[in-house]
Amino acid sequence: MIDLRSDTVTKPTDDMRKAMARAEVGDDVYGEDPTVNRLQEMAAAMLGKRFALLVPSGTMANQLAIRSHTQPGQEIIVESTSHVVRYEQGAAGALAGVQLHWVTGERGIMTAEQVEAAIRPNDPHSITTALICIENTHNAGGGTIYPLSTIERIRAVAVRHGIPMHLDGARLFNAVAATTLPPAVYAQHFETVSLCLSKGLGAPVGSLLISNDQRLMDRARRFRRMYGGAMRQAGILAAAGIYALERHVARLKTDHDHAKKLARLLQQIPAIQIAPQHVETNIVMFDIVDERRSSAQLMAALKEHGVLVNAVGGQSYRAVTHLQITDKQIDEAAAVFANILTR
Ligand code: TLP
Repeated sequence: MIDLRSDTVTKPTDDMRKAMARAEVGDDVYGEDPTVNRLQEMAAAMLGKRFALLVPSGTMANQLAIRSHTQPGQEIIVESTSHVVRYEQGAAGALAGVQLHWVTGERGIMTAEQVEAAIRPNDPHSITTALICIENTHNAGGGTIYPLSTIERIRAVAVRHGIPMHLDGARLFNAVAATTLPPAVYAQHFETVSLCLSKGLGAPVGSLLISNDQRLMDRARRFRRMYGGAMRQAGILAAAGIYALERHVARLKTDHDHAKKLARLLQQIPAIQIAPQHVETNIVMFDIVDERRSSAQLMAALKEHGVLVNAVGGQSYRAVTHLQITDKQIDEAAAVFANILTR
């Protein structure tokens, strides 16, 4: 199978598994797992911050940030197609008791003017704006990279209004690989950052919440326990994370080259509508115009020929390149699309 559904589907490599098997472990609820501690120190340092907390998933990292920054009854500003809005089962409302104020960006990217217009006035009738969330790279936007200048302008608005910022950096390292900007250059503009080890970086499990604010991180640690995310001998997972941060960051560029190549090949198929110039990292979004087949039938036909992608609503599809996709498989996948859609 050429599995382009997501970069979450990667399996740990043999060397990563060896690193996991060798990991020294302890009970992380006591703060005694040396490998977890090493991963947390390493990730915090990479982002130029002091504290990091290992959690089971990107969803939990985002939700701990939202819960820790806010009080029930407050509001947070989010992009309308962001992961927090679409794919976290309404957790911000259900678990943090906050209301989401959606702003629709251009391929996921909000402007500072849009964010400022969404901030509630400071009067006794209005709900309070407690947090601004940004997703970089933006998944549903098509792996789009937030321009640093846009982040800086949003930050200036946030500082003027005294509102903290959270970065959903599930794929921050894809932005880093594409722009060559150090991760800390992005992270400096946010009170909290979530990072995923189990997407392009190829670890089997694990995300981190990262911050400079000790009180906020103490709160997040308590909520991690409340949400059921405090783990015990998690060093086995942390060892995979360390391996991924050491070995799998630089290679993300290859995934981006594969995604761009796939987009160029798909563009040659008449039934496919795609803008290759919009492919900035490892995510390829495209539409398929096929009067004869539903998207379920199309996906079944692709699967029969060994290709998996995700339908993301209407005629839209998403293909994601990753660690276990080769250059040859990109050619093969494009050939399968051409074969099925021109038959
Ligand atoms: N994204 C997954 C799905 O949940 C959609 C994927 O296949 O892309 N932030 C962003 C930007 C994400 O893309 C994801 C996962 C998460 C957070 C959540 O990570 P997990 O799945 O670890 O909870």
